[in-house]
Amino acid sequence: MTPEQTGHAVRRELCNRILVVTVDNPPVNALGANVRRQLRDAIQAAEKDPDVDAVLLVGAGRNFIGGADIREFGKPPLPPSLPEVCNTIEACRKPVVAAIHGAALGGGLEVALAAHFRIALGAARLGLPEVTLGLLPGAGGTQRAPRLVGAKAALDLMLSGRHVGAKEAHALGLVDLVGETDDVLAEGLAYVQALLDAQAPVRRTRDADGLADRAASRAAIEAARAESSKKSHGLFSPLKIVDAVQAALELPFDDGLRHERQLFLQCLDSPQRAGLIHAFLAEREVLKAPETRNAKPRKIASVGVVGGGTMGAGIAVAVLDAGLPVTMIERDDVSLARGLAHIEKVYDNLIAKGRMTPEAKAAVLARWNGSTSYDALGTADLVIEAVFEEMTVKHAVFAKLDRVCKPGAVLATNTSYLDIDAIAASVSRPGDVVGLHFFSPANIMKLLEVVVPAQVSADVVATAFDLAKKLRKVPVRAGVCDGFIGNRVLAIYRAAADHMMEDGASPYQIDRAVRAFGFPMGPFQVADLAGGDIGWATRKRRAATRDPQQRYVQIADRICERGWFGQKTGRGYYVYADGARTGKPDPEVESIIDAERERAGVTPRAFSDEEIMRRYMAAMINEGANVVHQRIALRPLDVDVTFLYGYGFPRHRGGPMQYADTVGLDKVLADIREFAQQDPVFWQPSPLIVDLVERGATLASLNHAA
Ligand code: 3H9
Repeated sequence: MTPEQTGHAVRRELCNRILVVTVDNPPVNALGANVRRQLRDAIQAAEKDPDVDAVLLVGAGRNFIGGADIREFGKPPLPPSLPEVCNTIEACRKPVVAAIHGAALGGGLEVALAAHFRIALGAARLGLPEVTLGLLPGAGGTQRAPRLVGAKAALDLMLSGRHVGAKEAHALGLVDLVGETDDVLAEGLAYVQALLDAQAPVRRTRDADGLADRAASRAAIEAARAESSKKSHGLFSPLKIVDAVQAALELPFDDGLRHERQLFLQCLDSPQRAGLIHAFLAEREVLKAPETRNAKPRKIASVGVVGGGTMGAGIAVAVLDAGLPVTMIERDDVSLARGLAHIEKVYDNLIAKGRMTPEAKAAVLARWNGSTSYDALGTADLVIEAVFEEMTVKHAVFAKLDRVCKPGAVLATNTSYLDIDAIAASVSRPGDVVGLHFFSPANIMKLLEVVVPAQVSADVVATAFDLAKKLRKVPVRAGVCDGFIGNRVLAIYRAAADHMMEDGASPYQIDRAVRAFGFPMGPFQVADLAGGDIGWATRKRRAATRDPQQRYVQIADRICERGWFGQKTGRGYYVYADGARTGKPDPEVESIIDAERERAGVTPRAFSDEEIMRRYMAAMINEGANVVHQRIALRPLDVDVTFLYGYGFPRHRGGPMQYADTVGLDKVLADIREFAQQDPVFWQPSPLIVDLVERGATLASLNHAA
């Protein structure tokens, strides 16, 4: 081999008349401007070089190419564009072969599709996931993929964004060969040599005949259009993908490419693209809490869970699913049996759906162990307490944990509201105490708030993040306060919804408006699902300390007084006939609301859906900003990830903080000031928003400051 360096991003080496072009741009070989330029130059050089018979494209490190550099989107474009680079590759008169290992995604797969032949190794992952980022494959993917694998398969790949393995890619016709070893260079070189020996002519994807059956292609396009209109929930790019494939069928290749470019630019300009890419980057950024940078996580080989209620059992399932053993503690045998029954129910449901075998269930449950004695926790590396939300109960549990747990064990509480600093202060080892706030159902919901009390050691926080990874949760670091990030903000926008309900909007209109914005459920549906009794108990507990100046809407109390706690009692804000999970509006609830308006001396007025959302979002944004201002959340993006993963916030809007920037913080502030004219106690602008607006800055500007 004769090495010939061409800078950092793309290396060229000549190997027996084959030019090996290696994309080397860690961490995922994204196609930034440097890579694009050097890739184009390498192909052009190969074309001219009489010593080169063929080109082999490979990726350095763990992947082929992870796609276009998504951090460049939204900034001024830098030449050459990726479509140009792909066209240069395809136009090359010498055979170009892509050898794929690891990820070949988005623009990465489009580079491979522009090559003349493709080989993939067993562990390769190929896909066109642009739709998950609000985009479409914009470097010829919408034109080449259908020509190569047919409209139906290409549309499935592009609309689902799913990754396929080498075998499936081969069966689809996306690659020509599956390598037998995991040596991408050796496999690639052998394949190129075989092609050269056979004098295989250059074979361009643009000339492939995957769309030859025009009737079948048209049917696939129409089916995809109908399906996307139904299922894409206001997303912009799916229908553009279908349009682009239609262009592939109807237009000559070069015109199709031009059409694809126009559609791609429309997607690029859409706020959905900005929201979805923000979400992608933010969910990786949350992993970088300060404590995780320097501290090493403690080893977690066994976990204890105190409490076998809904939450404790859900947590136990999450831990069991991660392959760890669990010891569950309950106060007596009956409660322990109930805890185990909760766990078994989860697995029995999976068996009923054919997603688990009874043998697999038995193997999982073999790792479960129950006891009514805390002594059974003596060897646990980490214990998660999930008992009743009452400080005296928590103190009693932690006193026992302090007594039985081995030195160095992490002591975690799953409290949703209580003061974890006080819990930590009650034991002899406050440095080992951390909050792990799971969301219900704990084995399903992705969010895990890692609540960091003042005295906790950095390695305990690092351990919590490490555990989250094992449990496949998305951890967000939160400071100690009433409700941490999520529930604290929830309390405020829920209050805003209550105010609107008392002022004249029906709960059904509010839920509808919130769903139309993109949430899967409105706040009153959520209340019915969660059960009204828990919130009612909390409100009663807090009644004595409530600020009398604060507006307090009593409608929820009137509903709870009737024993209507939502879905589980068949009635809440909605009626659930015969155990139905979708409720119907209840005229009796509307009468209760009318009576409450009268009692409170409110003359009801009409609300537009637009005003409902302005108020709902202003309340959420304002409290989100307070949470950042008080350092409960490290950055605005931590608030965003909390809402994306714990509260059903529509991903294409990026989270409440990203949404605030999209709307314009000045507009949000103007709304808050307008609403404050009626209720200055509730609507106090967050000092952070006031400051950012004065400086003409965005919330996003704080995302990289922490
Ligand atoms: C596209 O291609 C458009 C074209 O059709 C048209 C263009 C005209 N760019 O996920 P990880 C960063 S759209 C920039 O933890 P893993 C990521 O932020 C693109 N950066 O690694 C993180 O940074 P940091 C279509 C990227 O091993 C680091 O890399 N492609 C990109 O678990 C590690 O990421 C996709 O949608 C990128 N494209 O998984 C694929 N990708 O270390 C998106 C990642 O600072 N990428 N980063 O936090 C992935 O799915 C995964 O990253 C991958 C590796 C499977 C590749």
